[in-house]
Amino acid sequence: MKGTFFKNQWFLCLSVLFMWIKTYLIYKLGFDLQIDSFLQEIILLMNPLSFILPLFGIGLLLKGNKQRLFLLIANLVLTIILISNTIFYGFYIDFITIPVLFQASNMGDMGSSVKELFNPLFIALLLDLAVLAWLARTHKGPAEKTASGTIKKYYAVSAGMFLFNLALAEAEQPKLLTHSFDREVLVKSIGLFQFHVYDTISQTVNVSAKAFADEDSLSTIENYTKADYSKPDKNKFGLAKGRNVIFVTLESTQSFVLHEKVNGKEITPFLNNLVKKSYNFDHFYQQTEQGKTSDSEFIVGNSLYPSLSGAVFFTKSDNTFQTMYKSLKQHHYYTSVFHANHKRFWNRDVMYKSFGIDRFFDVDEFTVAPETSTNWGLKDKEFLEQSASKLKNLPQPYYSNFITLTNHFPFEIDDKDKLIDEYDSSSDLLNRYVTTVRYEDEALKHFISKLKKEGQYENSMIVFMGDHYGISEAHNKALGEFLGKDEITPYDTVQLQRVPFIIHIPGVTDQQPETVSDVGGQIDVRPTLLHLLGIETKGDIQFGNDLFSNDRTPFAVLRNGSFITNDYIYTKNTCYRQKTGEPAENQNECKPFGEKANQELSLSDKILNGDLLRFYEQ
Ligand code: GP9
Ligand code: MN
Repeated sequence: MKGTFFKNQWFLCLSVLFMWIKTYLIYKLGFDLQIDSFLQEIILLMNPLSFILPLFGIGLLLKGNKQRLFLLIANLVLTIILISNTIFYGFYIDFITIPVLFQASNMGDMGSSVKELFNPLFIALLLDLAVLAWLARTHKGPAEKTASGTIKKYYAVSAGMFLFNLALAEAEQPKLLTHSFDREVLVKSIGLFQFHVYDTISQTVNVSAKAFADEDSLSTIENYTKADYSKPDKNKFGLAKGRNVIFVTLESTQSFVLHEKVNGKEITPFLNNLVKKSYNFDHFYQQTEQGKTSDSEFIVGNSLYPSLSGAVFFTKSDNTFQTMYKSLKQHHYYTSVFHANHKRFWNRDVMYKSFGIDRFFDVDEFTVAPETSTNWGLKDKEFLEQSASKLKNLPQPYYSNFITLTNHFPFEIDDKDKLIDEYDSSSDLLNRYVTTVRYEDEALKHFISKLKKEGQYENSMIVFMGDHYGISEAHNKALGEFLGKDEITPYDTVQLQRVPFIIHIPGVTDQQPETVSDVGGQIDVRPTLLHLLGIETKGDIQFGNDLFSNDRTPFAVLRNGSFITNDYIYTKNTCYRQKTGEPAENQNECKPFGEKANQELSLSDKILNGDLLRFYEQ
């Protein structure tokens, strides 16, 4: 029987075999998956089969050329999925999700580096298709329908394969499907194609969550956030009461460049000096995901976690939000955003309205000339200068967010704007990055003197925050060279998610600067700033805590489920000691925080997917 099956269905078997090999090849050569054990390697090797077998098995229901055609098309479609993921991965070190496909602007960056992303492997991936097509032309498909008994047996084997794969994966990583926020872990365990099915199902479930949500859904969440609230420090509460807030979002700026030099010259001389006169948070983590800058805006404004896939700015634009801007308004603040890009880009015009932001100064409000522009448009120096002169006309007190752009991928600026040498490493991107960060730093210095001239400095609270990483894991080798490390471990990757967060209150922090080394993240910005302004956040639904509060647990969760405390870093299934980077002897030490991390991410997702804030009265 077995013999006849292979003899009759040799084309199907060959198609399965080729697809299996190709998928495994891409796993090994197209992605950089961290494999820690032999069992993980076995799971990785076997998991393509639990998808390919049932899919290609449909061919058993077809006769003759129809079967051949079906198998060729299925092979082609899966190959396209493999190639697209490899290209996307090469750029974002991530896998494609459904919302990202509908977010064309997110892919904008990739265009400029398509050449770099082409992989000769892609040609090899198409070779089997040519062979199979030739075989299909020269050998006709089975003339008879396959016996139903054979089909049943085939599917019994496929189902067995699927369950075996799932059981092994769950054994390796308990609660895999319900609590995995890390796409790499999912792909490694259940497989790439299965991940796409999983993603499609979870997107559908998310959409239906809104229809079934009611007021009661919010009460468990309110109980959690109320219990988690931390009281402000009496000495800090209201310290900047009534002041204007100037919040500067630093594009792609990571902390690893602070206090570093290239050929004897500091990369961020202005910021290095400013931290000595400010509240400086040196263990502050970015928590964005696929929505990049827009995610950072979302986190700061809402103190909620962003979506695991796609950008909230696109996927949840119909939701009701109870933002920091709305609280500020109740305290007579006028809120605005300055950003020299088109207002519709990233759906900002729609989102800002629903956030309750009073005014959006988009690119049309600025004078932009070729000599003052670079890749992404108006250079930061001109952008900040023109913005500063608009401030005096705003109603006071104001809260304004300035989103910089020059330090954006691909990190290119005119030679005359290069104030330091490029770095010398194996990555051109990192080499250029230090020069654009240096430029940005100069633009900030210029901004502060302009604010002083415009009379907008003394009575303000000035905040600088990095939005997300600029140098991805694709450049780990060069990052290792920069940091003087042989290799970048998953622990280092988490540490690299630190971004600057600096609060400068003229007349206050220059007298008594402070460095806060407790762990925190973007989610904590909202309560921290509001409390400094003397605005209580006790009743707010928020997952962040005031970074100055004495009863706060130092803690930050990244959107992929990795988390950091003052003592530990948990990532990629390993609990590390925060101070040394060594794995903890007792891996269970991270556990209690892991539960908190999962709970926060899940509750925050519930709010977004169920649009629960429409039931909340502020
Ligand atoms: C562009 C700004 C930067 O308007 O959002 O883009 P991002 O950093 O999100 O790619
Ligand atoms: Mn950005």
